[in-house]
Amino acid sequence: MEAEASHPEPEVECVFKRPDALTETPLHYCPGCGHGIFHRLVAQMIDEFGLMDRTVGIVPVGCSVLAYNYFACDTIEASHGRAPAVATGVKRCLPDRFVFTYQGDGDLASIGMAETVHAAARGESICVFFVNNGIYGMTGGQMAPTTLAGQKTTTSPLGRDVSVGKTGPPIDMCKLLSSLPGVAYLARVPLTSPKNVRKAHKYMCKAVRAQLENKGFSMVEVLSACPVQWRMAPLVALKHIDEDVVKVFPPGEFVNRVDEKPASAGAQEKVAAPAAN
Ligand SMILES: Cc1ncc(C[n+]2csc(CCOP(=O)(O)OP(=O)(O)O)c2C)c(N)n1
Ligand code: SF4
Repeated sequence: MEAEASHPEPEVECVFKRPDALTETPLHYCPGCGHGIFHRLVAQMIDEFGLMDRTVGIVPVGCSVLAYNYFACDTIEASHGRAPAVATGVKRCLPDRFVFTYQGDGDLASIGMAETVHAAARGESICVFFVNNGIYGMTGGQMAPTTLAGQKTTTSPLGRDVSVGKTGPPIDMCKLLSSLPGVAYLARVPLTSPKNVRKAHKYMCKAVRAQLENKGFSMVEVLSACPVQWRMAPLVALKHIDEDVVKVFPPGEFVNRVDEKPASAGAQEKVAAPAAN
């Protein structure tokens, strides 16, 4: 007893913890899947900007269909592809809410292409968090609009044929949306390393600020691994993103009206960003 008293427990400094905006529910994702990391980043944003009490997340159909179990904020389950339309309704009725959608590439770039493009064209003040894994994960690995040329999927067993009159080349959503003046922030980043995860965090901060400063539509696309449907080991899948996927979907910021100074001093309400990660 005396010995214990003379050696008190060292104080432990907490340097990292599960975000409060993420529930304790264990995630159902496959090993090596990017969805879990992206969930954590979204939850981290909600915590850091203090938005928990006024956030509404619109969650999709696809592997992340159960996201409503994981985010501790209010969520609405949208039909496949309709998340930006649902988000539009929520934001217009409740403009003080922070509204985001969380969508896969089948959801956002195929089934919901019209909703995505028109929400961006209207400059809806919503944040879109886009998980591009180049395939329909949940339904068994079918070809998506973002599937790479030559990539084998269950609906392109010989490899995606991108020749004219066949499937056409992969659709680059950042490039496509960047021509629309309603877009305030657009960026893409591979979720392949701690450094890139930190970059994703930085981009997501700007996307959130775009909404809080009422500048318009914002989207952050992450290039995310689907080792199961790609038939790759998790580390091979990450290498594939860094070596091949980024050549088709180059990372970076495509539109950034968040860093622009307001037209006149005091014209915009200043919203402080959390400390850079
Ligand atoms: C209108 C409609 N079409 C098709 C489906 C079937 N479906 C459910 S999930 C899914 C694929 C989802 O793929 P993606 O959005 O890329 O997300 P991932 O599972 O890869 O995360 C499809 C086609 C559906 N539910 N609704
Ligand atoms: S099928 Fe792919 S996207 Fe879906 S949970 Fe598994 S690894 Fe993730």
